Amino acid sequence: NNQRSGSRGALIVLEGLDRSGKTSQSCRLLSYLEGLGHPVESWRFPDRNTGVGQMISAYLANKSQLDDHAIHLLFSANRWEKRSLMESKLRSGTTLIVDRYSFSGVAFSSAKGLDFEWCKAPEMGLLAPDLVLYLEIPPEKAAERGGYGGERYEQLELQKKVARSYQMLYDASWKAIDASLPIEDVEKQLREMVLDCVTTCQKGKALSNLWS
Ligand code: FDM
Repeated sequence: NNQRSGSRGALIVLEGLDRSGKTSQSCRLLSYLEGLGHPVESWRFPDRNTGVGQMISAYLANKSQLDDHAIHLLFSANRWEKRSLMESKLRSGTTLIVDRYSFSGVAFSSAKGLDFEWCKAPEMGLLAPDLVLYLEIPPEKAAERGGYGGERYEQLELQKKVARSYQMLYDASWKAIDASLPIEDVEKQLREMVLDCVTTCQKGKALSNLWS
């Protein structure tokens, strides 16, 4: 029992282009860890349920216009408003599987032309993931999968720039998985990486903040 032993949960983030399979894989990881008896929750950003989240949702649906900097800061605020809950969940032993995080924030806004370092600044002090799973897929291939829902950023040219921005964020906490493989193959690789990470956190790996 994780609670009793006082070990913490892992903060695991899935990143990747639209249609790379993040959402399906985070569902699968959730069931997998639940099946093993691990306390686990699946989260996503933007969290569209908050007041800030509703502003973001309207913007993405092209129902409102906002300055690029302003929307960037709203995405960041949407993570800040969840930070303390995130920390208490992790400390009480719950693993969080998070579909998009600060890396999406930086990758998308810098792809639109905002300064890379400026984009990172408001993310400093948010919790650093223990593991970032990058579902890597060529932008053309993701676009071929169809199902771009017509939201603001679902365009091939922008997605290509986002892919380049993601490359600049890559660091030691990242693992790239070839997301063009069949869904079960991707799932198998992710399971192994996630289990490894959960174990490392149980053994007492400290929580830390972005970007350090
Ligand atoms: N997005 C997501 C950002 O531009 N910044 C962010 O900080 C986050 C978390 O919002 F196009 C973009 C990425 C995507 C859009 O994401 C909505 P979902 O996963 O399709 O809901």
